[in-house]
Amino acid sequence: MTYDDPIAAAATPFGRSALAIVRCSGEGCIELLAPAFNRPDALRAAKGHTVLYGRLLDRDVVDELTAIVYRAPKSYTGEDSVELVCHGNPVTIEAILSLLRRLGFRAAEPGEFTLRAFLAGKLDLTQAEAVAELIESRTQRSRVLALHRLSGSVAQRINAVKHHLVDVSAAVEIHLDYPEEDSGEVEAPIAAVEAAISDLARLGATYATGKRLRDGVPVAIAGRTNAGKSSLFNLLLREDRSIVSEVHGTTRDYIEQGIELNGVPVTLYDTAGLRETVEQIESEGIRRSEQIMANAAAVIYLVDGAEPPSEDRWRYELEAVRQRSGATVVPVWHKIDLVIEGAQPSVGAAVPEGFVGVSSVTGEGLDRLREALREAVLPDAGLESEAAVIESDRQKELIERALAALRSVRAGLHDDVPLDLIAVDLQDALSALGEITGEVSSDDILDAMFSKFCVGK
Ligand SMILES: Nc1nc2c(ncn2[C@@H]2O[C@H](COP(=O)(O)OP(=O)(O)OP(=O)(O)O)[C@@H](O)[C@H]2O)c(=O)[nH]1
Ligand SMILES: [Mg+2]
Repeated sequence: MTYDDPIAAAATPFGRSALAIVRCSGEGCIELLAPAFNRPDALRAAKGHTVLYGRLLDRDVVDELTAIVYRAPKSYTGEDSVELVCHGNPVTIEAILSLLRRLGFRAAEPGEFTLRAFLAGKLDLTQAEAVAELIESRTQRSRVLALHRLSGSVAQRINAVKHHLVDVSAAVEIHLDYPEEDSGEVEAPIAAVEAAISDLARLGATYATGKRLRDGVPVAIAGRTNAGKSSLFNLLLREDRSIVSEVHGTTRDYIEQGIELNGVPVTLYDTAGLRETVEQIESEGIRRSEQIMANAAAVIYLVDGAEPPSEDRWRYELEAVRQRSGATVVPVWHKIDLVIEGAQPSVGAAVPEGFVGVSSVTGEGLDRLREALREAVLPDAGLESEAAVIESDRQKELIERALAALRSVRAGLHDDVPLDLIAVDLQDALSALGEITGEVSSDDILDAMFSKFCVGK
């Protein structure tokens, strides 16, 4: 594959919409397009960043549209490019693409526009990945974090780490060039290696958060039968999704649905109520509830505050859920609208400590529950100030590789290992860092990365 031949692809979905965009890029693409434009000379003469109104002609009129002209190097790809803003109809888009193919445009590979932008030095690899992440993001928070990465937040952090390593490299190179001189300069390099390790470890640690924001967090609602699980589930969904009734054992199979919880994508599960039963279907439902709890990041454990079990009993139940699921448990004292101040003590006039009091009838306590849940699934609340949060598996693996190499450099410096041996690890760390931003890249790496993009991106 060459990387400057004229390519074309739809940049918007093949559906019906007011407008759609077909993107063309590559050397000579304006000249190639001109004969099919009703004002060929105007198109040929168009300066960069201008918009032309006209018609695209085949044997007949293909569409009435505007053409946005970009001149190299001031375009997304760094090449001459045209964006055809046409009518949003799959048949129209197909007719335009077919015309472009006959004019000599090649259909763009997935991610090829962004690949060209990378090759032209417009973006580094973390920014190129951010383009895909921005388009895939499901919540406001992940969208904003992807935007930060697009503006280079990860690349900046990686470059800062590299900066620490300059001293170390220098010390190693001096030694390798003049081995007879005792460099004796190990103090500065160790401090620099420490700084690089701690910076990189902090960046790597943001992956857990990034991944949760990317993939969503499984949260289960559990508790005894009739505790009000399905009612709370429906309330959190703002939808009448799960059947609610006063009959114990109403929910038998679990129900799941994605929601956004204060910026965090959550997959919420309503499960079958827990009780001793010999009934076969219900037992199977309970077995599934336990499986879901085991896979959940957080479990909302409901205790019916209107008919609570003894304190010993609910303490025992909470502990059992904690141990069996390993998830963070958010205890909820439910149906607080029925809890009457000063009534029988067992009816818990007060919500016991450690519980969030909630009513699914009045909605009371729901905001507090949402906040408790958000903390349970994303404990690093200081996230807002941390602009660089990674979510790419590729970046995470390379950070791990660089960290392992740097730890070995650190151990080597402590143990006075000859610097030429340390140089090997140092080089490995630097090349892993270089791969993150794409300074070091190969066709295989680029193929693997950009093939995951969609066409037209
Ligand atoms: N007053 C009051 N009633 C509630 C509340 N939440 C649920 N209920 C009632 O409690 C009963 C059981 O509610 P469900 O949501 O079906 O309970 P569940 O935990 O899903 O029950 P199973 O599926 O059988 O395990 C219904 O009659 C609800 O109307 C609440 O906050 N206040
Ligand atoms: Mg239910």
